[in-house]
Amino acid sequence: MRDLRDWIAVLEREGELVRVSAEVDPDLEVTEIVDRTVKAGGPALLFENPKGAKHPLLINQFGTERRMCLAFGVEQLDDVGRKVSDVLEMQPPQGLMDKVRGLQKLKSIADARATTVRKGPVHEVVLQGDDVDLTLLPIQRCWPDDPAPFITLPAVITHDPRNGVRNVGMYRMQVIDRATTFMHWQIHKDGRADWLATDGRIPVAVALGLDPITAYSASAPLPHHIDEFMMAGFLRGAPVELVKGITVDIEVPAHAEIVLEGYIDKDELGQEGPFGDHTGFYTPSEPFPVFHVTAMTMRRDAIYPSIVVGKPPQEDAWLGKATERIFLPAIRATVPEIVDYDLPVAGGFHNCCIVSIKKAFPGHAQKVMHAIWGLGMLSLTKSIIVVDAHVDVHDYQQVLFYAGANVDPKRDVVLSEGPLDHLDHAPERQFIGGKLGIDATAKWPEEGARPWPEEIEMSPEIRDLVDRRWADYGIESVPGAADGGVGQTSRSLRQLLRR
Ligand SMILES: Cc1cc2nc3c(=O)[nH]c(=O)nc-3n(C[C@H](O)[C@H](O)[C@H](O)COP(=O)(O)O)c2cc1C
Ligand SMILES: [Mn+2]
Repeated sequence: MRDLRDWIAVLEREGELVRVSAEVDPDLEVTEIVDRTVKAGGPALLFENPKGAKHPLLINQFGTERRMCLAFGVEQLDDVGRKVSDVLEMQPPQGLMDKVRGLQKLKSIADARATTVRKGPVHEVVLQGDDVDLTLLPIQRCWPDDPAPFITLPAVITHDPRNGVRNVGMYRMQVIDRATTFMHWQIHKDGRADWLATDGRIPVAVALGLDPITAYSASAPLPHHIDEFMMAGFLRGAPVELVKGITVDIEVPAHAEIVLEGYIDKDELGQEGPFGDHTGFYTPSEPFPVFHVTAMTMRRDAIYPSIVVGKPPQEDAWLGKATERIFLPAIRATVPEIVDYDLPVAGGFHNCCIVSIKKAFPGHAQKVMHAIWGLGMLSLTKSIIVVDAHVDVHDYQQVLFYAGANVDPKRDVVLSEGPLDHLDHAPERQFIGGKLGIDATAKWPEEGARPWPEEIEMSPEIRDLVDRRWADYGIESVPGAADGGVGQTSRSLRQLLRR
């Protein structure tokens, strides 16, 4: 898919999009509609007549696992992770077929780097100077205590002034007036680091309305020196096409619906927020830099993309789940004893990480906790539960079972301290606070355990027998008979969270 329009066509063809022609107010009303739609697993919504604006508003494009899979062109999100691991784990080829397969993988890397094209539809309409007018766009005020509308699904492009490396990040932008917004890049983020590294003024471009993979890539927590558009090109299997900006020395996606070009001064700050955030709380007002828009360029009839965050689950749950799946191979490349992990949506992704490991030595769970607390953005994780390899980390019922049964809180709980998410309101001080690790693996004698009991399992013969004979018993619709009746809640919850 080259652009948002291709994606909307896919959504429409798949019965995943509803066009809303009624006039709807981007001030709060859209949020309430989307909140209900997301929680019901409903479709993407294209509001064709947002009140007071000239452009339609697309929302809930990422709101279900099915749509996320459609976006990536896969059956399940783990397939995207597999594509990454294929390249990460490349070995010298043996034999001709292996070489051919290797070349295909190399080609996917060769196609990853963004290319520059001379012209793009994003420049069909160009507004500069006094013509710049953000009020043309149906920018949402999401929650009642938000002081202003916020651009919520931007791809913010900057370059590191020291080495020119591009960064693309998704940072919300509170509208100040027709041509200025705040830029909410938080303390741990790459865009902020680029800004802090400038002497005076950093050029910035913001792309709105992209193909879904490129849009997703802005939210991906890559190391600072890795260009998110390159990752998008790799995952798309086709490079992102860029054109030169008109008033900034930044290349912008040629097929974006809308691009805002401008600059941010090092020393111009204002009070941003409060904002009803993905934590489920209003994050308080804080100083953030001011973005001045020098040009607003658009396609004809540009479509404005938006997202609402709030008490989970919201649409962003699926952007987070995509990251969880896509980054598993990279995490395993550094910490290979990790089998799988799960960042519960209800935990806002930073609050909780469940991880399963192939335990090979005493203290192994603690080693993995500290590895996670030292790994990229996962370092902000507040609590970690470590389970053995056979436990399904996505089955919270199972996880709670082991977190209860296998844990002596005096021996198996690690309390540590470290950096926390910018938005975490619980610690005494902002940015830093306590960490909790729970070792829910089976304990070894070296770890101070008495002989560990065997877990109860029915023998395979009897299971097969009962499977075969089930009809004979005349017990027809026992809810959850397949798993002995337990796990009903967790199954429907998993379905809610996964589908
Ligand atoms: C919908 C959505 C909104 C987000 N808003 C912000 C934000 O306002 N500020 C921020 O620093 N990160 C925000 N994030 C998280 C960043 O996009 C994410 O950490 C990303 O990795 C940042 O890019 P970077 O690693 O290049 O800094 C948001 C993520 C999503 C999915
Ligand atoms: Mn980055």
